Amino acid sequence: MALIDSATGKAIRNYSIEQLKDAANLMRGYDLVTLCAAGSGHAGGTLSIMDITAALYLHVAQLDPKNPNWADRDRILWSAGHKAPALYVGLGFAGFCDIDDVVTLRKLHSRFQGHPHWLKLPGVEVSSGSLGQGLSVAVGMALSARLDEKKHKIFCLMGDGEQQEGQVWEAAMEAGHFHLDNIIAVIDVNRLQIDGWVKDVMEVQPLDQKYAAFGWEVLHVDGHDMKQLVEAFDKAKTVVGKPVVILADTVKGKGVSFMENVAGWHGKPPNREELTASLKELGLTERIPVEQLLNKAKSYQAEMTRELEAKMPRFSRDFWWNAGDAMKVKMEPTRKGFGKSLAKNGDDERIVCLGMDISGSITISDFYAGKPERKKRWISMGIAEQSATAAAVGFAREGKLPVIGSYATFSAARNLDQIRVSVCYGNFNVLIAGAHAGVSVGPDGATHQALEDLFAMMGMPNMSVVVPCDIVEARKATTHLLLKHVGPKYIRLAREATPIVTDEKTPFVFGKANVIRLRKEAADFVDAFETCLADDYKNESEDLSIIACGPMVPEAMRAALILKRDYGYETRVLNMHTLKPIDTEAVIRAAQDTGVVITAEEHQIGALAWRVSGLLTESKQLYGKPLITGAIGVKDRFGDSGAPWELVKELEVSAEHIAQKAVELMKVKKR
Ligand SMILES: Cc1ncc(C[n+]2csc(CCOP(=O)(O)OP(=O)(O)O)c2C)c(N)n1
Repeated sequence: MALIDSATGKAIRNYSIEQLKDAANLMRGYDLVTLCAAGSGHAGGTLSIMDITAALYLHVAQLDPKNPNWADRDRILWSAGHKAPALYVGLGFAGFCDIDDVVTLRKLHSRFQGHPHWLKLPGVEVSSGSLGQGLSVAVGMALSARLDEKKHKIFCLMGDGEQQEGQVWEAAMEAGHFHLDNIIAVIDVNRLQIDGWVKDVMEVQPLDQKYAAFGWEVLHVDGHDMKQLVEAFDKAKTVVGKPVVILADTVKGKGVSFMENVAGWHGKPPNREELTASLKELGLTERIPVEQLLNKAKSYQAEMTRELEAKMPRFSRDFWWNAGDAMKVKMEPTRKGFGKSLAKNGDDERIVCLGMDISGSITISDFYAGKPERKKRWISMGIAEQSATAAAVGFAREGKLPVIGSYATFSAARNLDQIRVSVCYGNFNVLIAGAHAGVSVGPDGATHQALEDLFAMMGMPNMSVVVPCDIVEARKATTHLLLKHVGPKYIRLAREATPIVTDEKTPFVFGKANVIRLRKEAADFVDAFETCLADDYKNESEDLSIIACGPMVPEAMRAALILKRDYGYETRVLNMHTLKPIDTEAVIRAAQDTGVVITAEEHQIGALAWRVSGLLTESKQLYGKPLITGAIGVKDRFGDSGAPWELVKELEVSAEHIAQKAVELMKVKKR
């Protein structure tokens, strides 16, 4: 008995094994429809874990969908947060939410965020998305249940690649040490992770012997055999005196032949044709109202777009990227500049790149692409950011040039103490790439959007920090940091394509800002601007200055254009690509010459704003001078799922928001 009415203790519904099998199959179909509607998300792992999900939510765990916080319920923790769509269809089928609503997955303000958020959706126990944390939460819940003399079970769902995180083994040791027989962990052993086979990326087997050595009871099942699954769960519930782990052998992409055992389907949704083919294979063509669901997703999106546009500042015309005359730009992601530099400079025998299972998308694997002779200097560390960071220090101590990279939130937050003590205190020559930073991972949601990384990186003594404004500058900056700059260094990169506003001739001097000025009308946006080193710039007593870094530089340029066209204001844009050491003189001169300074960062307000205001506060040249300041950035909140450019609007980090602020400040200046 699983789904029960907690008030009466009566079963809401009892599923037979056959019914569970059928439900799992149908859940696979809904999963694929929602992924298709979202246009992103994880097909492979959601399909491999679906039988486990159906068994747990519909039969094994004691849950009351009408009373999601019922004190005696079993807890189910999704440590593998990227499998959120499987969780959501599980909750839908169990009656926690309307299954049709799941189709709003990964859209702005949806309850169905890219990674689960317990504050948005009843039935989700805790928020997750950063791998390797769930089992520790389970330990806390299990100990708490023991204190309260509660009998419920705590299930924790993990992946096999996830076992590479050291924290998993800390928690495994704790659960064994405390004899937590109220924990039942399930590992979805599909043998694949992002970069390929688990055994090749970083072997985790033999998991049975490892867990047994930590004092766990180990059960093996075929994770697609419903009868075996149910029996294993029943058995696990009876184990006394130790925690239980169920090792479930599964197939990534299970049920759809062209997805099965293919690493590329890890983080990919089916397109419309692939969806049709998948549903046909699953025998679900007639059983899921696909068009109705896709239309529901479309109308939800239309509503979000309407709401978002209604909040945007308005000007005389649409000045958005590529919206007609003067706004034409080419776009590419800055992360690709990083890969280009590694590809070009990789013959230097000192360079060693450490992979952390996100190698293709952050482009660190460009280092060895087509260059088998470099493969020996490619070290796959698995999903183990903390160890990889300290290992990089080992390489640096031996005179190598180590490079590590991941989503910024994993390469500059998960491993913060390793960066602080091992890298920075020792002043080691380690290049850290914080890729997919800012809002640019869009639909993945808040867990994956690093909006705080610069606080920590800039706060570390010895660390240098560069945030390139486009792909060209990213390549130049990577090359400089890699080969010329010695010491701890952080480069922040975006996932989404952003405007290319520099070229080969544009100066890039580490630690020196560029001044960008709007000069003329031009069909191509970039041709309207002139750029020089701030050191070489002669004061033109502009009306205001905007100091920006990263992809906010093109936004600042667009703001300059809006301000000139609509208000006749002249703007000095400073491209502050190097945040540390910052170009103090360029900042002070901009303040002195224009009297109005706005900072613009795709980050919580402060990494740039507070640094700049610190300089302005300390500057003797500015004593007694009137100065009007404003700051554009994220206002002390987490992000949300949504398309990257939607989030630029939602989090108020667009050119329109900069221009609106400028107009407000200029009114004050004119008083
Ligand atoms: C701490 C952390 N590092 C990296 C990632 C990015 N990431 C998401 S899924 C994944 C691979 C997970 O592999 P596995 O546990 O085997 O899951 P499955 O293959 O079943 O999807 C990685 C590296 C993350 N979410 N959290």
